[in-house]
Amino acid sequence: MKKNKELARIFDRIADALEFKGANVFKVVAYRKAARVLDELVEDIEEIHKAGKLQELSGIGAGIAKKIDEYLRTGKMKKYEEATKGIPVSLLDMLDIQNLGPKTLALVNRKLKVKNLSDLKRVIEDGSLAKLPQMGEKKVENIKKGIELYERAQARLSIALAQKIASEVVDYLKRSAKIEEISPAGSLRRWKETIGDIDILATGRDGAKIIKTFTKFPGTERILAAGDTKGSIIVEGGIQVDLRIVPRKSYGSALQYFTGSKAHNVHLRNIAKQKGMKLSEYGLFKGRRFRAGKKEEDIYKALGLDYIPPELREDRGEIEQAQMHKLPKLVEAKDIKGDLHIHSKYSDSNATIEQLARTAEGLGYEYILISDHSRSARYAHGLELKRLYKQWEEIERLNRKFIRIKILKGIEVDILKDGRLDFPDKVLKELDLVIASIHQGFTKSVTERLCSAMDNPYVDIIGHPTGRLISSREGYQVDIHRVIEYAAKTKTWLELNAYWDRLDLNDINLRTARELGVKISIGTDAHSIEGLSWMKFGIATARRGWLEPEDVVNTYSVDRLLKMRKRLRPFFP
Ligand code: DGT
Ligand code: CA
Ligand code: CA
Ligand code: ZN
Repeated sequence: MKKNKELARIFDRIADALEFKGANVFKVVAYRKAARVLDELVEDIEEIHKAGKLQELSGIGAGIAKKIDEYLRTGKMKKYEEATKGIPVSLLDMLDIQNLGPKTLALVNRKLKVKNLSDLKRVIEDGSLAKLPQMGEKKVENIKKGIELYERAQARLSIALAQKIASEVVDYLKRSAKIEEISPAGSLRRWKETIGDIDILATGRDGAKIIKTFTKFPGTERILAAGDTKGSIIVEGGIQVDLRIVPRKSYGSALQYFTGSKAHNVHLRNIAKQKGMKLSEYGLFKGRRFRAGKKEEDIYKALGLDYIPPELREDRGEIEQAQMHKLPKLVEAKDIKGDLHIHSKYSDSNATIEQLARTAEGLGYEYILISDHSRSARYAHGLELKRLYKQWEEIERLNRKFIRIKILKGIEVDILKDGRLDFPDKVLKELDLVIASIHQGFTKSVTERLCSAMDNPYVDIIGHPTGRLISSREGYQVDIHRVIEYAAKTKTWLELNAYWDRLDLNDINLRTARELGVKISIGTDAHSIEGLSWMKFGIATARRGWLEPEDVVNTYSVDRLLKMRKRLRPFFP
């Protein structure tokens, strides 16, 4: 699978370089798409290559297939070398900075000899950037904001990547070392949206030997520490992984301690103190007597609390609720009956509706919502009416074929810059469910446009309501609190977009929504078969937002879901 990632990276780099040079948008899009296909591909590209089936991959045209073949045979790709010639890598990395487009980057490179981030910061500080033609204070200010966000994101890693690395380390240790119990801890176990470092906890007889094995993890780039009970390594990408070996009788208390958060732990320790006890990673003690520690549950119980799921441990009131036995009964994976945001090959995905339905059936779902982009989303091959109608025919045909799963007709309709929707009501009313999203005009009266979309009886869901990308984009200029209130008023559902770089709404907003009685719709926004598996990030974020099954419309049967639509429950005066 190593070659999949290498190739994805190479195609992304080609796209970056072409953008930098100001190439035709469509060329750039083709390379980006190839990168995404490879990145999300479940099979090994080398196997596919060997079988001579490169061209059968959807999203991979003849030209790209030829380049993949060249790379797998020779270890080189001429196009890559040609495209990136004369452009330093440090320069291309900077394309991830929000508000700094390829044109501006090329300009500062040419005029001010900027080659990397520290050069760029320098020309901002000394004022020479603002003096360039077409720049000005305002633009520079925006680039500065972009840099801040970029640096913050670089310092933390996405939950998806952290989870992948952690499970590789855990699998490796289970295979190669004598481990009794093992679990991730820290922010990863709490499913925070970004992770500072990866913490893993284990028990086993020979700590030193386990740690030694740990430092030989194939992805290790550097060993920071290797003792009898603690080891620390840096893996690819500069990511730190800590492993702690703890005594069996303290496994629960250590897991509790190292899961955190720090604020939750401090609060919990105070409660122990009030009860005349002492809580540490070694256990809960009364005087010198060991009261609890083998199991995490025992500790909460001994302190008079209900068990608090890791996702809630942020000291946001969960301890008080646990004392009063009033914690929410959080939504779980088994409650989820369907995925409510999926793209198909009709717009910019590489999966057919049939493949999606079959996979979703395997996941045990009762329904899926096919929600491709509408016509104005040109970059994403948005659907003209004619193709939308064709899609309906296909869905109807497939619904006769699939018995266990219902394919719902949907759309992710664009909310245009002027606030109108991309399709008229007479089209929207024919759809089972409608998602309305903003993909353009991020600073143009966003709150008002979202509210006016919610006034439409056929708009069931507002997609990714804040528009943020965790790694790279702050999101719309929007008063999200007003949007949530208006959703409550109009009985519109708000989306929890489960794509790991969105997680939008976030935990805090979800909790506000729940308090105001707004229903949440979880959708993976999958652009591939693989993308359907992102539901887990949605569920975890829902749990971090204190959501119960009733709060999440995906837990309803298809009949109830459709009966709950606001078009059938009029609020309009
Ligand atoms: P991260 O890595 O920044 O995403 O966040 P965490 O929560 O994983 O933090 P980390 O890796 O520094 O420490 C793991 C856990 O260990 C943390 O959640 C709680 C616990 N911990 C670490 N330092 C302290 C401390 O000084 N006091 C207490 N009570 N707990 C601590
Ligand atoms: Ca951590
Ligand atoms: Ca740590
Ligand atoms: Zn969207």
